[in-house]
Amino acid sequence: MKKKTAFITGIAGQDGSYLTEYLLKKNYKIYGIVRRNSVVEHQVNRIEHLSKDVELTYGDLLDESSLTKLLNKIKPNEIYNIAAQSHVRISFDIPQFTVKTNALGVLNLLEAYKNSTPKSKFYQASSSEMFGRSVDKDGYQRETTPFEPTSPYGCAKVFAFNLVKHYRNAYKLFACNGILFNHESPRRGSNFVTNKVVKTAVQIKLGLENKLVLGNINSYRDWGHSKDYVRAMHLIINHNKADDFVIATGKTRSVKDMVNYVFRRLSIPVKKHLKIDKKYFRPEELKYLKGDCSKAKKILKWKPEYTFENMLDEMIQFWMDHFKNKIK
Ligand code: NAP
Ligand code: F7E
Repeated sequence: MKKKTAFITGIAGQDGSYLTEYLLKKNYKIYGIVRRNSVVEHQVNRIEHLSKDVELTYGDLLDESSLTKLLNKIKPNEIYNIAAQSHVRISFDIPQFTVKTNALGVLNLLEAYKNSTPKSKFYQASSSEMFGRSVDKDGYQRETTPFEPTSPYGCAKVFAFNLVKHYRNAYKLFACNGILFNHESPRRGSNFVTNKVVKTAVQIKLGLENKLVLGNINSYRDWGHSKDYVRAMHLIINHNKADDFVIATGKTRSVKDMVNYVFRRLSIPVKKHLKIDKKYFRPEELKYLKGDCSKAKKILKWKPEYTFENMLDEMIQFWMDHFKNKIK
């Protein structure tokens, strides 16, 4: 039987790397684009172990010619647009780059898709950051909750979400959105709050660091594991109808709760080591996220396997092994 093919942007990111592993196990042929980096090793850090099994090319969401050329050649069954400037606080520092990549970059890819390979299916990495200030009366966000974004990142993701729906309706393309809530793993960038907290707490435990410096610890997030969420991406794109789905755990915790869990696990006192610094606060904060993924549960039969605690324990173990090997 002919192998299914997938084209993945952002293949070397957290989700891109897990998605590639997941699809390779399902016998897909994988193509991906990476951006040029002056340190070559940084380009493929998270997917080095897969390099024999994937076909990588230089490409960029901002360079439509690279996208058209590739899609014309590959004509993949599935296109996963996972690439983005994905850091919300940094989107306040580089709003124009963020909007170009996360909004206009998606337009570039949709145009290349429509003109080169309209029979393919398309997945867009949409985000709970689009909800911003908006929470339903029962305390959840779901597919019908209005978007009120609170960051350049969130605004750009709303633009892209709407474009994907528009291309689906206008051109009868199989284009869908996964509205994913926060998801983490040992491969998460260590300037996102979970991995920053775990990495620094492990360093404190091993006597390599003394302070954990954070911003707002009173915001709430619905945190899941990236491995569970890439499984959802595959289910969404393989559903019999192009549609949009919220993917979340349905549980919310404050950043403070998360810090307390990690420090308790490592038997170190929070008060002695935690410092708050205004420099990590955002001009506008998204205060509260809790997702209702009933639609995905019912239609896609998706549910998360990791708990919040399993996920953080895995991240703690990862950093313990990492630093202990360095100390040896
Ligand atoms: P990530 O680790 O930051 O990966 C993003 C990838 O996109 C990186 O490989 C990055 O390459 C690439 N990229 C950035 N700008 C690009 C451009 N102009 N052209 C081509 N590639 C570009 O993010 P992630 O956590 O895996 O998230 C994956 C996607 O899901 C993103 O779209 C993110 O916005 C969205 N999302 C994430 C979450 C979450 O909690 N993780 C939740 C909802 C939605 P470089 O390394 O070269 O920058
Ligand atoms: O912040 C607070 C911060 O940067 C979480 C991205 O994957 O999920 C992610 O965006 C919370 C915020 O993730 C620090 O203010 C406190 O309230 O880990 P984060 P995020 O902004 O929620 C969404 C769904 C995405 O789509 C994004 O791509 O933690 N916080 N102190 C801090 N955050 C960071 N990064 N660093 C701190 O020192």
